[in-house]
Amino acid sequence: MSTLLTPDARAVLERLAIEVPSWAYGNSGTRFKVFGTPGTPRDPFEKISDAAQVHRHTGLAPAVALHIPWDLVDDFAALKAHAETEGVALGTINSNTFQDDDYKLGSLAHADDRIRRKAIDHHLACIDIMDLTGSRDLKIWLADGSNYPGQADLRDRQDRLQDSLQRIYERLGEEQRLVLEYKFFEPAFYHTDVPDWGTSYAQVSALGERALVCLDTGHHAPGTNIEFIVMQLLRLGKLGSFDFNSRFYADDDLIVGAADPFQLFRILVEVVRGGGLEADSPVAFMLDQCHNIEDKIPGQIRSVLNVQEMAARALLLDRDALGAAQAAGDVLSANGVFMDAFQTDVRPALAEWRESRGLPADPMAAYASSGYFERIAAERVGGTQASWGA
Ligand code: AOS
Ligand code: ZN
Ligand code: ZN
Repeated sequence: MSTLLTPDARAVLERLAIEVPSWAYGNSGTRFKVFGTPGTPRDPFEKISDAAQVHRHTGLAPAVALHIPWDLVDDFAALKAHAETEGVALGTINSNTFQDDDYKLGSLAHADDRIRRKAIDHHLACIDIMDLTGSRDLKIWLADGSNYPGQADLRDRQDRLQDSLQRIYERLGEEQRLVLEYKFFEPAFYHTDVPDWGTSYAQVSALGERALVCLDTGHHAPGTNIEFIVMQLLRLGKLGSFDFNSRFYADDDLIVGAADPFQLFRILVEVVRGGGLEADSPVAFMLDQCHNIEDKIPGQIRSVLNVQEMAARALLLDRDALGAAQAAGDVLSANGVFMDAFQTDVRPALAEWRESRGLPADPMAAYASSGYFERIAAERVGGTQASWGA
């Protein structure tokens, strides 16, 4: 047995859980074309079954995030029971205030009380669903913003947003939380009402303890030091969740760790440093990705494995040697210790460890040979295939 992973590191890896998004299993694309794939789910039940394959082969993805209304069903108790039969749980509920004509000029920050009320009510309905699904987190991402200077009163919009969030927060149960996601632009191109971690932090701090920040790794300007934000939010006790993905240009929603593995490593080093992988950590790890041209289930398997791999490397970091080099002001030694952990190939050790836990050494190969894809491609003929947004 490889000794690369210490007993402490194994204990942390044992509890690493990454929630997968239901929308990753539907067809998605850019605004130019959505390419269909055989076997695409036709309803939320089939999305859950697909998501369960990721957990089955990796042991890493025990919960599935839902999006309302894309995953609206008549009977959420039945959906929950279906998830349990498949060996997973229903996770975070994502609200949607970006696909209704009423929300052209905003939702929770809208100047028109009728529309703002409608957006608040949608979130209250999402909390009703959370009561049925047993979900802990309500995740809010807002498309609210403006396209032209002068179009909106920026300050009034912050005040209205706070009022709306208060009303939503008041409805949460004792065990439930609200996480507010920020994004620097898109679909609004001049200003966004929650553009950065500071605004999200200010908004959730005014709500209370069970309101936290959601950090989507694809929602920052190029060059942003994301691990610094991770450190700061952990330091402030306000990092609620991650939406993991990777990006080359804007909000690309590509496979986490694909564009910049070193950045993912640096983020996970700060997560470990800040206690984000401790047993009592409040941090939820989620994927927020789309698979436009690659196969979806293996795309998700690769994603959770990438997070596991970088977490393992982050756990290898020799903190004592690093601390000594930092204290001595030895710049190159400190950087060398850091890079040693990043450059270590943990894949053989992880494969061995997986097998010791009754999981396939190679989850990608195990899925490919399971026959699942061939079965859904044959069975799911007819009906409307789910797509990102429906
Ligand atoms: C949008 O850019 C955000 O990343 C949200 O997390 C969004 O709710 C998610 O992509 C599903 O639509
Ligand atoms: Zn996101
Ligand atoms: Zn996004």
